[in-house]
Amino acid sequence: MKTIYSDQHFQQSPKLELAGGELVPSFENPSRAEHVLARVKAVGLGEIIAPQEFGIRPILAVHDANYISFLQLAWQEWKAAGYEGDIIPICWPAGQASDIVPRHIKGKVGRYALGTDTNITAGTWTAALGAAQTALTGAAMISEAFHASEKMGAFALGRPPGHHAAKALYGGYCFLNNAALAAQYCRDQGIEKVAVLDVDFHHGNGTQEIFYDRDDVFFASIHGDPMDSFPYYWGHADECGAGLGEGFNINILLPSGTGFAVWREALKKSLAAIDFFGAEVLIVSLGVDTFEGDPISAFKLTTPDYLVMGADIASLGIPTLFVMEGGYNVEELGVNMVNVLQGFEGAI
Ligand code: OKP
Ligand code: ZN
Repeated sequence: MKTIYSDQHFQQSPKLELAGGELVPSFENPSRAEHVLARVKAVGLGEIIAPQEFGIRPILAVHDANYISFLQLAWQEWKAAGYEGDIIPICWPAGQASDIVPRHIKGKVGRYALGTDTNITAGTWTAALGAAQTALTGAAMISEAFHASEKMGAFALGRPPGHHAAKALYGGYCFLNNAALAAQYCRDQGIEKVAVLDVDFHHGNGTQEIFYDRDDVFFASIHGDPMDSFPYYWGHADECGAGLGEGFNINILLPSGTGFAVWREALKKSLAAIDFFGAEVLIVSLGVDTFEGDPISAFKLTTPDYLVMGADIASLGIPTLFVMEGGYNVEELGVNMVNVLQGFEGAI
């Protein structure tokens, strides 16, 4: 399986994150991608290629133009306002606020952020753009494979992750929704039915929002019950899609402490739904923060479980793009994530 990778991700190196009332080193940092890349090389997964440049157009097919301008200019405006540290939002339009986007960067940030966990730094836009191009390159690869009637897998090894980013919202370490960009790109290549399967511990609220009223992109997410887990306000069981999209969004919530036997049943249900939908290609939002040793999540998957996960996903028998999302136990991140890919390769 080919891996698409660019070292542009180093540009997003947030310093500190507010967690439990303390500023701690950011969980989402460059060492994550370094560990995954090292494992890809160590096992000889396949060729590692640089992303192609697709520019901004496919990004505007998913995200709001004002939001994209905000991301491009935020750091410049923050510096001009006299600040030196990373941008961490401090206030929000909660309650009965107007829908104004204020002029001052501190006001703008609260308009577009979903929490305080996601720093904007000098290099955020460059890094996010790099991750997006990585996913788009993978999307081009699986689109071609579909048109050539080939089964294949590809791996977009990028960060920052994407699945919490909505049309005009960043947070949960995400800015551009890499998996959604890939899904939309496949649609624009003439693929009629695209599925996104989100196996990250956290609900993919951004992907859900982007495709919520559509019947051409099916979204299934398996995640920690948002009654107890981030992102709290999205990912509940009654969120099934709206309008044309009704029935094209499924959320499978599992309690803290869930192990692989129960998790795998949820995977089988998701795969059956994707198969019934008739997906022609699959995008997997691949987070391995379901691992028992993850510092910010609550499931109990073990390292060998990820091989089985990959093999199960291969049973769909359609071109599949794995897009890197979460996973914060950096020591085990590489082996866990690459196990999914090796499990897939062994079963396709
Ligand atoms: C991103 B992804 C920990 C707070 C957690 C956000 C978690 C984002 C997870 N101090 N805040 O889905 O892996
Ligand atoms: Zn996650």
